[in-house]
Amino acid sequence: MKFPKGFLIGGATSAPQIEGAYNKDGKSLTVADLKYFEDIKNRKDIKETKITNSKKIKFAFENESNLFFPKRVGIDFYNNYKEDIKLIYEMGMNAFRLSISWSRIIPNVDDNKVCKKGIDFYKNVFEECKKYNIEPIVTISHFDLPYKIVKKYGGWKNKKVIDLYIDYASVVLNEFKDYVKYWIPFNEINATIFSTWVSAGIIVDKEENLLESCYQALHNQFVANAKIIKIAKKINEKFKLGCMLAQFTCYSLDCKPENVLYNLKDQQIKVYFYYDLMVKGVYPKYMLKYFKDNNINLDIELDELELIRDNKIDYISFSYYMSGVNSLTENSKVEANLVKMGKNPYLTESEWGWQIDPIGLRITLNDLWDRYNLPLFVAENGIGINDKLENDFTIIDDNRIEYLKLHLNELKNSIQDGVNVFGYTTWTPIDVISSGSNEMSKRYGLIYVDQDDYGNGSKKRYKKNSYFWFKKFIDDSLY
Ligand code: P53
Repeated sequence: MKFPKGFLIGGATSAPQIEGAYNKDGKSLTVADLKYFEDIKNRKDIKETKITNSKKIKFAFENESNLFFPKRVGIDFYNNYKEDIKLIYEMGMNAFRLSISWSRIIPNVDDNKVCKKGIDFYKNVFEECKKYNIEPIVTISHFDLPYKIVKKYGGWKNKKVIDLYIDYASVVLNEFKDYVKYWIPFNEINATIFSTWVSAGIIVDKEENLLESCYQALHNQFVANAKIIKIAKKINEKFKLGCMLAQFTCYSLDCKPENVLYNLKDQQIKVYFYYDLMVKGVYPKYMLKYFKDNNINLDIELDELELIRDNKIDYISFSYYMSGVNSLTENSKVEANLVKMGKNPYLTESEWGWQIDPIGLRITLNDLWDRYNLPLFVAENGIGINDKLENDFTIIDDNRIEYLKLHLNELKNSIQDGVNVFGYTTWTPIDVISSGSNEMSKRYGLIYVDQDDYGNGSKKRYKKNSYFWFKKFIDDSLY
């Protein structure tokens, strides 16, 4: 089966995980730059590396010269983007999802001074995409809040950050309007609840009522999202703006009605709420009840609700890596970045404990299409593997090929089911620094980067077996 005409297929990345050059050409420090590498013995137990508390931030500043900060180095895309985009093009990809770093565009955040070098860098990147007819899909904020926002305003829970984001995002929309049509204002907006540091600049041990602060930060992002949609449509009514969620599809452990209900409620809070709000433009009643039950009192203004109601998204995008299981009693859980998911006896797991479920992608796509009737875009899908570079410079990543083959097959099945999916970008076209565990060893790329967890290595790029497989898949699947 071929994809519909115009289908976008490519790879997804984010600025803090690829760029490096963290203090070059005017860029200021971000929350991502403060995560240092912590060696871990047991891959499935990475809890310690994930949570950023005030102790860790203090430690990072005090021991700066002795620690290694992987995201400061990235894979040096900042200097290597020409070669990397060419390799992406040669794989047959016609789409590239990337994010823009706020701290390159307005480094001082509230002085509104736009950094020309930052603008130039992204223009050069977009010129390369244009040269190869690659459609860029641009995330405006992907886990790299400028640190100044944390220090001065306490992160996204402060409403002042809405204005700062609008200033920044407006610059981005205007400067790159001739290159970009597809925009994602926030990466995995639900990560504000489970990954508060990178997503919202909230420090877990600094909040009196952590959950309340997180939902306030989230509300402020919803307002910013609505505002930026309004502004974007004035710049170009053809712009398409989408939401982006970490899609945690979960099943009930069994058919016991109590468990089925529990699963439904869990899916409402963790997943549907976000889509419901950004697609329908109102806070769902079940969420208001959840706030009440959990002692969450939010500062929500009437004019903000009007903005949210009047400025809705054009498409839905999400990351899909795994699925989970819910039940009231089941306590065997698998650990997958800050989220604990119930174990599914029918599925296998990746080295990092993420449960592999290709059919779950088809279930998810069908469900979201039926529920919202908005075009869908799979913004991330892939598998972390500790790949090895062989002596002859090949990389045998058959498990990745299998993972991608099965998921892409279910994507095609969904399209045949009648679901409107307009694109798919795999995480990632090229190895990057992992977000959750902050390491190089958790590789997702179809292109290998010769670099270890401490930044050592030639940084040379090598094509993995999956690169050649993907190229053929694209050749066979596009018109
Ligand atoms: P890493 C949680 C669960 C699933 C995906 O993740 C998630 C998260 C948040 O950490 O994040 C997305 O690198 C995210 C990417 C990230 C990718 O998934 O932790 O948008 O930045 O790299 C994979 O294995």
